[in-house]
Amino acid sequence: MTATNIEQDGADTCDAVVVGAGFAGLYQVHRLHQAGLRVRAFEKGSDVGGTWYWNRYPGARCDIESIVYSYSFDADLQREWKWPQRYAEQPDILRYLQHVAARFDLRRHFSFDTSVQSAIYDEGARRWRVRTSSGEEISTRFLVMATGCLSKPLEPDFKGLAQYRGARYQTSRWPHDGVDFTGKRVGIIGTGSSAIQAAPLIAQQAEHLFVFQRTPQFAIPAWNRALTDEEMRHAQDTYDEIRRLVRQSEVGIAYASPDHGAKEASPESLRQQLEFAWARGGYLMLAAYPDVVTDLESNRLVSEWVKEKIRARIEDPALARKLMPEYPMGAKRLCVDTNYFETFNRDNVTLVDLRDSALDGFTERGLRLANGTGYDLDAVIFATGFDAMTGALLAVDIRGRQGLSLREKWRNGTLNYLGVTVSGFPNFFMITGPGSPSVLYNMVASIEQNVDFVSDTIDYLRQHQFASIEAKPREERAWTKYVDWVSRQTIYTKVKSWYTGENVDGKPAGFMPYAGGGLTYFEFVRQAVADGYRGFTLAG
Ligand code: N01
Repeated sequence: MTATNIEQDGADTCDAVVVGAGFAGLYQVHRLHQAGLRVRAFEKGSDVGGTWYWNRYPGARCDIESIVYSYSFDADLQREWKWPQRYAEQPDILRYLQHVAARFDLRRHFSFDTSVQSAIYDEGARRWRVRTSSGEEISTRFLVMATGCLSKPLEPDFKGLAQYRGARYQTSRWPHDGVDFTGKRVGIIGTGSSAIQAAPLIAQQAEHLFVFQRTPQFAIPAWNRALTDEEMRHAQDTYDEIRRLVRQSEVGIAYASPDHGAKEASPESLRQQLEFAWARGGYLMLAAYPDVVTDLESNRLVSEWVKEKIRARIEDPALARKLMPEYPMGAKRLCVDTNYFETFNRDNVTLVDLRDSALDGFTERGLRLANGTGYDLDAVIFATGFDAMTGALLAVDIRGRQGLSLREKWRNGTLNYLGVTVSGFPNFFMITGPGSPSVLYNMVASIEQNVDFVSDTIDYLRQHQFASIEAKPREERAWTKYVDWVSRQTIYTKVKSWYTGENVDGKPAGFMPYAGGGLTYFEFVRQAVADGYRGFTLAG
């Protein structure tokens, strides 16, 4: 740090502060540094990785194929990197991000083990004053929140938890040196993606596994396997084409689906198409037909077919009934599994259906249901989810013009423009914020698009000597209303989920991501820029 970087009151000055060292933060720091900005970056964890730093539970892996769940911004990086499996496991994804950090020398910009506590906009100075957990103050012109969509876990809040004597784990805060469940009676609470990935592996180790299910989930087999050298080489040689196809898709994965809806298909062609989608496996089951998420009848046809497939995986029909989802497939985030349903065929696995009797709370020895049934457990795993999309943003006390806090502004919903900016918060950017496709798109591709927009915008401001950019209130209202309207044309609003914020007590309900498709969203952003940053105020 040089003397010129320090303001009179001791605050370090820089051009941009980036918060987070996951896929988003790393690429954002890289882009801004490349553009010649002085960047300071902060990360709560002890190293890079974001989601992949924290979520180390057994079975953690991506649910988008690794060939495309990877950066596209550097041709050499993608030509050289080899993914060992179709869906890489957490250690491999973390190794990849560590490699990226080393290759582009990004760690030097980061302060690790440091969280940003507040960011206050000083209207006179036109700068953000950022305060960190280490007590440092930084004065910055631009503030980029690359804090992730699923990074603030819900803290377990169960009656009597303090008296429980067994071991406790949370999937999203897993011990770095792993956990040995051999000979243990283990309970896992939750049946979302995390539990669905973890349960099959824990069942292989534990003496007995109890799965506490409140809502049965749809899961589609990943059909995960090792990638052959030839497959990997082919991908490396044709990456330009692969990325082009990704960018042309509404979900950020290269695929082709029929040009008509499921309900227009004849029974035989429906069966063939669904068998084809099932054999491909994973998240793309939702793209088996273009209207699976927009037409309830088409969704019903596909959901019923998938349920038959699930039923066939479970030996005991009574158990199969308890594991059967009762909402439109995809309305809660579709899970991608390896042997999840088969796990319930094991003698050492018990499904505890909390719809029969709710969880009452903890005792010294384990869990108790409302009907009095008790479960003695050596260890409990909380796979109970996140305060998604807004949790990590609002964990920071962010105050824009006239001291208005983002918490206050979003008290009734996530007002934003294009999912990246907020009116009243100049030079403030969110990567994959509410109002952007984010979790409904390939996350890495979504991140790259947002980071490119932010970086190009900052470049534009500097070139044209604008001091700041800020969303206009009218456009912000229109965009937020439109995002809400789009979500109502889909199945996503038919059930409570973390997409809608209704998994968190007291959080305003409202579907947060943009559900109109990535391609459509990118076009909105491109048009706004082409029209001279329509919807934004650029101040001199
Ligand atoms: O969390 P979740 P997650 N008593 O919110 C239950 C991504 N991800 O960590 O549905 C009993 O999905 C809750 O029940 P209900 C992915 O986007 C990706 O599993 O609210 N149960 C639910 O079953 C995913 O969607 C991967 O009724 C309680 C579960 O806990 C997102 O992260 C892997 C409860 C929470 O499920 C979140 O997944 C993992 C209570 N008090 C995660 N409170 C990949 O594959 C909550 N539940 C890349």
